[in-house]
Amino acid sequence: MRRCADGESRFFSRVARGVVILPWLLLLAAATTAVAAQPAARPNIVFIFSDDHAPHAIGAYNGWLKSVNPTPNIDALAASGMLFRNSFCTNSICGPSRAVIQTGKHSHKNGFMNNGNSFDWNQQTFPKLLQQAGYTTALYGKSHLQGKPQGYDDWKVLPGQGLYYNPDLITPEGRVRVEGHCTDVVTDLAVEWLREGRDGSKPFMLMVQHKAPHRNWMPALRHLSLYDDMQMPEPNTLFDKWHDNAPPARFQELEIDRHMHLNFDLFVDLTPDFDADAAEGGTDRSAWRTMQRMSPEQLAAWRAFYGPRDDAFHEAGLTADGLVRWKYQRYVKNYLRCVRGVDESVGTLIKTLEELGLSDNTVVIYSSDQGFYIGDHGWYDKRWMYEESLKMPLIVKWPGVAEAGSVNEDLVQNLDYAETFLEMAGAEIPADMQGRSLVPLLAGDIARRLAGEHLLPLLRVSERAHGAAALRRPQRPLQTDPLLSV
Ligand SMILES: [Ca+2]
Repeated sequence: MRRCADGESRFFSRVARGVVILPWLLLLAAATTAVAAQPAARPNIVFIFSDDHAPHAIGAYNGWLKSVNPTPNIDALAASGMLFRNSFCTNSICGPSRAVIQTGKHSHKNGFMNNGNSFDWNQQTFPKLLQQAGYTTALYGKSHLQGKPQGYDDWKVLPGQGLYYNPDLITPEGRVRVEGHCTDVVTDLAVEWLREGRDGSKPFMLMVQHKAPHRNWMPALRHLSLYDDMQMPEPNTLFDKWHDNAPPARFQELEIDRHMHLNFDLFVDLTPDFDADAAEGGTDRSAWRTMQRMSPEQLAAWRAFYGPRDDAFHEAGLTADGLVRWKYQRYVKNYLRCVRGVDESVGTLIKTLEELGLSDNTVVIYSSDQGFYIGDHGWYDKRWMYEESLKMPLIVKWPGVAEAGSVNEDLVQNLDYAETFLEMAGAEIPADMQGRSLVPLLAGDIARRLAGEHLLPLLRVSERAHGAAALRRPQRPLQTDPLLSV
């Protein structure tokens, strides 16, 4: 109870700080509002985090894909909480985004600047601080930080990117293989922990981190036919020639036209015994490796769907723009089929919280490690520094605090998440963390604006990965901007 009281006190002080210059009458009114917004107890936190899910592939963000209703459960979450319209990542690739969230520090400070680095789990992380504050914690799904996670009472993580079907999981007891689609496997682990695994005497923080919709986009079998009978809308820039972009835009390797691989990215004729040597080097073969993991029944269902459609593709003999349009259709449908699995996971987790009587005092957050090009500029991937890939979805349901259906336009970052979780829990925010808690924004404290408070460091990554070049000069060593020595 003492911790609870401390947390409430700190929460009050942060809310009140923003209105201290107002006349007493207004201050009293604000304090009254803060009382009304006071959480009943330290809240539980459920952080649902996907991979490469662009905000414009979420209905609630009103993007050009809204018309296909891609995310009914995430949209419902937004309707019951606050949607952040200008949430950005500090470093638009998988591992670094997660390291920033763990530490509340920029990549050059937490030491994880690029995929392939090893995260130093001995450093300060927010889950460790939550444990010290009396929380029980768990992590399931994609970590992508290498090494055994620290700061969690239970964890089961995918090795590296993980596989879409029948994935291996690294656990405290060793490596196990679990049958099923990865999104469902991770959801089941989280639900099981919520129902039976956690210490019910403590508030909890649960991280549910999906592999989907990361390349190569392999949906669950039940979602294969989703969108099959319709033409998906195209982005206005599908045939962009980059005349109004800076020159580097013409030298990327992200194009649906020239770089998206018919076999390995779009599964055309792809089978477990596909002649991989026939494909060019550097091609991402995750889908092929996943196929080698699928059961005969799963493979049969997969080929039963794609086989006839591949035949029709060959018969059509498409070229030029027609071929780009076909590739885009298969890509965006598979991407959104993977998104649908994640959306269903959100629905399952919210329903589980309701059934356990935990909804009223549990913060539910939906986010993703960065955005993605879904045909925007004619591209896929996330390694070029434009808004579509830098933006992260961020939706927070916090009953009694965040106004239902509210929208925030402030500039926020994944750098702020750790600080936010700590303040939600009433824990101290270490001075060496570099972000700002979003709690005042969630509580509707409009006096505190974050815009302009953050540096957007220019981390120049020079590594080619998954066939998508990150920089034109791959021979250059990794550098950070001199301004980052702050
Ligand atoms: Ca990612």
